Amino acid sequence: METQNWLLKQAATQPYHVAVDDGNEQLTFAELKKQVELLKGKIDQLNPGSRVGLLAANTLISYQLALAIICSGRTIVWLNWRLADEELRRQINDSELRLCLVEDSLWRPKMEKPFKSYLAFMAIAAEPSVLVPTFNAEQVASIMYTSGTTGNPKGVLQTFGNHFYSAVSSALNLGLSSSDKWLCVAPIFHISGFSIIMRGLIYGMTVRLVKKFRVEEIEKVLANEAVTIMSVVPFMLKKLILQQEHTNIHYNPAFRCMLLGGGTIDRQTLAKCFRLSIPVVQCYGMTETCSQIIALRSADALEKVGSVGQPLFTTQLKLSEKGEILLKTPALTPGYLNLPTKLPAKMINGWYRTGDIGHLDADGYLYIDGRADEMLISGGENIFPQEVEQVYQHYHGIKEIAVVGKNDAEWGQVPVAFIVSEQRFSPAQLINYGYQHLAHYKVPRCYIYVDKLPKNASGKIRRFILQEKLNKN
Ligand code: S0N
Ligand code: MG
Ligand code: MG
Repeated sequence: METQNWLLKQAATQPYHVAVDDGNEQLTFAELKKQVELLKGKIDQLNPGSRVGLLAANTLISYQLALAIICSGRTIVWLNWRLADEELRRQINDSELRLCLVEDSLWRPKMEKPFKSYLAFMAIAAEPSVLVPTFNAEQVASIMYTSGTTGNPKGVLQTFGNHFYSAVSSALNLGLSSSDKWLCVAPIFHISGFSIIMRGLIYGMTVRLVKKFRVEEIEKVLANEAVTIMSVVPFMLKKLILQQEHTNIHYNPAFRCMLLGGGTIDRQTLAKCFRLSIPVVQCYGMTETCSQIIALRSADALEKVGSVGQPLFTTQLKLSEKGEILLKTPALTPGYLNLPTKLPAKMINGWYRTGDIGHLDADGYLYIDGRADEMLISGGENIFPQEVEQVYQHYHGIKEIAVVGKNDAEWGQVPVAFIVSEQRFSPAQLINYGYQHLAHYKVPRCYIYVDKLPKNASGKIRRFILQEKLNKN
């Protein structure tokens, strides 16, 4: 399948419609096309190969650069700016980047090639360059890294076809169109955020970018602007509820959908949403499925509290005997970068194994019950214990370590470490060590010393025993 370049299509059919708005500046689709042509000229001049990295915040310039990369026929490699230097380095090496553009506010000391600040990039003199006329369904538009049970991050390939099916399926469910305005404070380096940009191009819809999740600012935008929909993770929703309980400010009547994904939510929080008339719609998806593939309909939100809904139009769902959620969807990644056997290993008879456990009610609505593996989620960020443990195994004096998730009212879960060691270290020592090697959210908040770790016959750590112990108190 080949389509016209989505930006060119929108610039031709609704040139004066606002494509993006950051609260200070707005760009119509025609203006956006012009800006993207300028930026593409600079990228072409640098001749960076087939992929360009972005270390980006949710800013107007990042939005334009993302489009310039895909409109130059290249792939965006999205990098999570919360990662530690060495984590970034691994992803850059794996994706063989010759150019990684860095938001000026995210520039770090000692950054050198292939990093280039936006400032340095913008200073490149180049002629505007014609955008690729078409997008091909099989072509990889974006790559996002996720970790896994081996502890090594894998680059998830997301094609234009994946993005297209994802956006169209979501529109069929929520009834979205060019008259919608989507607030994007979810990081654009995650699919929760980037999918909004892609939907914007496909629906011809305005994307309202917000750089940082400041709850007072978000509440003001939702009250004063005609935003119709916003994507949130549970952390954000809870903060917004607290804020509204405090200020009693009602959102603009145009606001019709608080799309909630990226983690489980408690019923109490959902009940509060209904009391406050916050129109929350739960959904379920992941980087590998290019965002939501299962979602509630607004009409069902009340009756099916706690459910993440039913499969979207192009997705099929079933449960394995053990309750694992299995999917078939055209939004599924074609695979992981440089790891041709990884996706096939996750497939069973053509179905993708998500690693999540769930159940269906009599009407076929899905409820998420937990994980088949040990992954935990903190504030919408996935953490694989193995990745954290690998780092601490190099710490002198730590013999063994097991990381598990502790329930946390604010973050959902936070990592906690059980350690076997003859020495005692101060928490600050261990935390500082973690900060040098890992994104801060992955670093265990506390360290519990034990004589030995519970293991099964083959020597595998039985994390659930530790987890139960931890969450009992
Ligand atoms: C929750 C967020 C906004 C918190 O970040 P905040 O408040 O901006 O933090 P900072 O001010 O930068 O830092 C303050 C301290 O907090 C630590 N910290 C930051 N984030 C976390 C975290 N997640 N866990 C633990 N600690 C955290 C900082 O490190 C700092 O401490 P120090 O100083 O010690 O460093 C932020 O975390 C955030 O934006 N989270 C959301 C991420 C997200 O979007 N995840 C979703 C991923 N899933 C998917 O993309 C698939 C699902 C999906 O597509 C979807 C999801 C939701 C809605 C819709 C969809 C859809 O399908 O369309
Ligand atoms: Mg904060
Ligand atoms: Mg940090």
